[in-house]
Amino acid sequence: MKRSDLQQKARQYINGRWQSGVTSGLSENPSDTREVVTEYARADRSQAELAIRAAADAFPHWSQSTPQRRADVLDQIGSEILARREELGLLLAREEGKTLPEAVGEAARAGQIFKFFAGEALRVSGSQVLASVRADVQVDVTREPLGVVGLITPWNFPLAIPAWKIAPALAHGNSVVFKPSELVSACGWALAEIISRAALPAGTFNLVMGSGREVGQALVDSPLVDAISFTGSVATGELVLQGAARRRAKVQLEMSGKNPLLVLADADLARAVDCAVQGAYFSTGQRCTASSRLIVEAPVHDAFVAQLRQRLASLKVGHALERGTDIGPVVDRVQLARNLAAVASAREEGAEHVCGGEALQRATVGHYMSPALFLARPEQRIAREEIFGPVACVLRADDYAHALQIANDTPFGLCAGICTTSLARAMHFKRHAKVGMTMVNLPTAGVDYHVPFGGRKASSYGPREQGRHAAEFYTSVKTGYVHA
Ligand code: UN1
Repeated sequence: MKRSDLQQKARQYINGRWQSGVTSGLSENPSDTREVVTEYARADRSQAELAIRAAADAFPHWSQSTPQRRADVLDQIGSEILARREELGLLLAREEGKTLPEAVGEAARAGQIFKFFAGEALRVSGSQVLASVRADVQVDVTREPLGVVGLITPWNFPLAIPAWKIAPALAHGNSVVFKPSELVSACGWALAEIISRAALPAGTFNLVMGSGREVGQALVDSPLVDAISFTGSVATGELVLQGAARRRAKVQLEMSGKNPLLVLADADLARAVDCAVQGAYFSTGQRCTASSRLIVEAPVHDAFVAQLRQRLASLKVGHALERGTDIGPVVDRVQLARNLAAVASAREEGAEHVCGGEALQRATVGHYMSPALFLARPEQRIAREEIFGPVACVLRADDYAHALQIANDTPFGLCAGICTTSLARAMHFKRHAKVGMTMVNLPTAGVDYHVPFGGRKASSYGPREQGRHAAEFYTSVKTGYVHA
């Protein structure tokens, strides 16, 4: 391995101090696997417990801090991320494999999220004063911090997802133990390094890198952790939920999707193809919001497939840092093998292969694959299971009612899009899609940072993330009665 690019070692941040791990791991560049992005410290369960204890000890202090102090801290973090967005984006692109423009965009989004929650720290409201049903009694309803929150984040948005958990947690006065995916330890560390310079009381924010089995499990099991926010797979989410439920910890889960994008006969076809390309294939399809089911009305089915196929052929798959790359590599060899297996299984179950789905060689050795498109039937696995890669299928619908029925026939319910020029259809779809987010003439992926994010059914559990709604998860409501 080429070690010349090795940056400063990514260490744990526990109780206001940088610490070595019990062991160490390497994160590598998926565009060029000879390049080690960082050597990071790996914690075991007992080190994770030290961080949890530090967060619990810091809670009384931070939870009593003034809104002004919280706002200043979050604003400082947001400003630094925004000022360093190019550098952070470069690190993200090297470690996760997003194209450089996508990665810089994500870094900026992380900065904006901290800025947004700096404002929210000043608006900790929910404070209502009501007259009681009893004479001379007044009632007030206020929100209070929860305590220690454990934040478990995935590799696909290594800056934005941590930001949209850490920022509201701190804004509402909680202390944090943050466990990023090991695949993106350098990004987790870079974010922690910025946060460490924001004058938080020691122990308020802790970074613990390591495996789900050791660190994640410690967060789930510890009676000192009051709430857990998790983004990742359904299988791990279920384990988090079961573990947390056993000791009645508050839980928020964001998991998979198999998001439909409807293309109606009256749609602007060029725009629909654009939405499909962006929604299904950009960020290498590695988004829970990806438009992986393209449900197309019969009259435009063949024209849509032909145009989409043409667009896919023109996309450049390559090194995330190379100018002009549209689709970067898959995050690692495990995910690439999974994607290729899904492609093979789609062929076996009789889905019609349109294009792509092959491993690609590039000048550097990386986890490259061509964007894959199939024509499928709704009962086939390719139309039902999340793949989390640049693989999508087209499902033919007889009419709008049929398309809507297919759209809702899934265990998931994160988001759903429709391309149409009919206002009536768009309005009907917004009401009847069984999801948490709807998009009209937009890709299902790529959401705003100041509004609620989340879904229904197997996609999500617990209160929504982001925007003002984040308060529902990160605070506890208290009702006070006063007899005058
Ligand atoms: C987006 O599409 O802008 O893991 C964000 C995910 C989501 C984030 C998607 N939690 O893909």
